[in-house]
Amino acid sequence: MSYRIMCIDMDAFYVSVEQSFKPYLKHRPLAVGGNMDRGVICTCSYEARKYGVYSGMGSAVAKSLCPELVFLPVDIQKYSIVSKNIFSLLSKMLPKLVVSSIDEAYADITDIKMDTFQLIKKIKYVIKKYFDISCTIGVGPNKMTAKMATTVNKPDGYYIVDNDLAVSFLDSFPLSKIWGIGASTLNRLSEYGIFSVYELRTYGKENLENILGIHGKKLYNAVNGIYEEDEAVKLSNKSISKATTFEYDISSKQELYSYMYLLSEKVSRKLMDNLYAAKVISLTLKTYDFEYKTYRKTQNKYFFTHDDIYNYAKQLFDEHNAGKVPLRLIGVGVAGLQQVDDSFYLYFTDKS
Ligand code: TTP
Ligand code: MG
Repeated sequence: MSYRIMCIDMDAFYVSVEQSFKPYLKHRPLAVGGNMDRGVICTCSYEARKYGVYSGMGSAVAKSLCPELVFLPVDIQKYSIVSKNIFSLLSKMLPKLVVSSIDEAYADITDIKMDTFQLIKKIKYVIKKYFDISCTIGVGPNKMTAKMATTVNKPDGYYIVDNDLAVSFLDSFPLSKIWGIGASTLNRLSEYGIFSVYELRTYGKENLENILGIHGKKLYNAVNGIYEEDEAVKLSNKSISKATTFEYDISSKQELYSYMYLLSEKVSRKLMDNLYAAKVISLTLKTYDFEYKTYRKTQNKYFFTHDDIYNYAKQLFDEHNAGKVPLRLIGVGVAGLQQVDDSFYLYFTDKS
């Protein structure tokens, strides 16, 4: 069975949302993030990227690279609402749409009869018309190929990888650019003489599993263009957490809240993908002087929604006055997990 998978990724998302509300901000070097010495850029317009500005860069460095850079504060609630509206509209056109982050979604389009290019045109047209936002679309036989295809013609582009060309397409990327291969995996693979996607692909599934465990099997399938439907997993350790390390220390509460919001979304998605609800919220911090702190609180009800996780994490943050020192890392987690079924989510989401 061969699949057609589409990846849709909004261009410079936070900035694009701001520009759609304030069109006079278009075509300018623009950044969303903190405009203080210690601030960090969440994202920036393509005009700013020409100067070498990028997500995660310190605001002071960005300003020195691009003196006319305009900074806007982070308004995560606004981006989240626009994101939900975009993807709920797209899910009418793409029944098998799965949202993977605030600005990205995948869809299995195998059963859609429309020509792939026409479908891409229609999706781009709809997002532009109703939200005044551009996106980039990649298509291939699995998620990895579709995701990598979005990087070819960004912004406002598309790229279609034919199924029989997927493997050579993936081989053309440096290993470090492959989705899911971070510094530690790269290091580990280099110990085994794996330095290219070709070497990774031909190393063998079992051998990769021996090196990287379950991640090795997934990586093997991904770089071989094989589609795997996400399966629910039994969460053996009974906790889920997601963390972000900043390139610079962050002291702005609004920026820290915005990272907590993104992390809460990921935690909620993982909980719901695997049919769990949680009773305990946790917040992990690493301060600028490398001190680790973890705060936990048991709630009086089971929770799973993005908003609940964010609000509980924010409460913990505020109760412990966690933003009083600059932070290097922030993590949001849940524990006290309970397996639930779909109806649990429906019932509690409807009531809230
Ligand atoms: P991305 O899709 O990685 O970036 P982008 O949409 O801004 O730009 P493009 O896709 O055109 O390359 O991330 C989506 C949003 O997530 C981004 O608009 C802001 C937020 N984000 C951060 O807050 N911090 C980060 O370090 C990154 C990478 C993204
Ligand atoms: Mg994007």
